[in-house]
Amino acid sequence: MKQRHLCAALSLLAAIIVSANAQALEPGDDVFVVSGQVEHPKRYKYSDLLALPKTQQNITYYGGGSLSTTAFTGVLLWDVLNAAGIVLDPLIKNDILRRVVVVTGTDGYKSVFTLGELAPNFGGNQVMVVYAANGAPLDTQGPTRIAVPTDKQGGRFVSNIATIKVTRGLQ
Ligand SMILES: Nc1nc2c(c(=O)[nH]1)N[C@H]1C(S)=C(S)[C@@H](COP(=O)(O)O)O[C@H]1N2
Ligand SMILES: [Mo]
Repeated sequence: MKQRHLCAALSLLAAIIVSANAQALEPGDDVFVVSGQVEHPKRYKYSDLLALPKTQQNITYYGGGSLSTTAFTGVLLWDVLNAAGIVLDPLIKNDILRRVVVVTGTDGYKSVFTLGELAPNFGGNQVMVVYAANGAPLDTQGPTRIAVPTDKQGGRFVSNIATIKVTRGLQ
């Protein structure tokens, strides 16, 4: 009898934990659209992100006035753009240094990044497209968000990414 009560209590606890956790992403789930000056503009699925090298970084940043450290898991924004095939004009010297990436959230919130800051042979900033935080899928910030290891504040950590667009930037 006692054991049965313990069992019921444990299953209830398990149910509470599962419902409190964010929905796990399935490989076939849509995540965001990559568009603009790329060879292969397309709607990305979670499986497309899983096909890229996995990165993990502990990032400390101010969000909403408080400092916190989060273990982020995802891929490099550079790898996403590289896989999409950045279109550059070979006739323009260092055309990559003119290019701007616009990341937009489902709420219309935006932040830009320059390809110069992301490119491994220039800034090499390991800006991430994140799909998990502290070992769990993102909940209200998901399915994916940006995380910038060098930033002091979370302003560029665009959550709920809807689109990632490579623009010509300077002409
Ligand atoms: N889509 C979207 N992303 C966003 C914002 C927003 O309003 N919309 N706010 C930003 C700001 S100002 C901060 S400080 C961080 C906060 O992230 P956190 O909730 O993980 O601390 O998210 C950023 N990302
Ligand atoms: Mo913020």
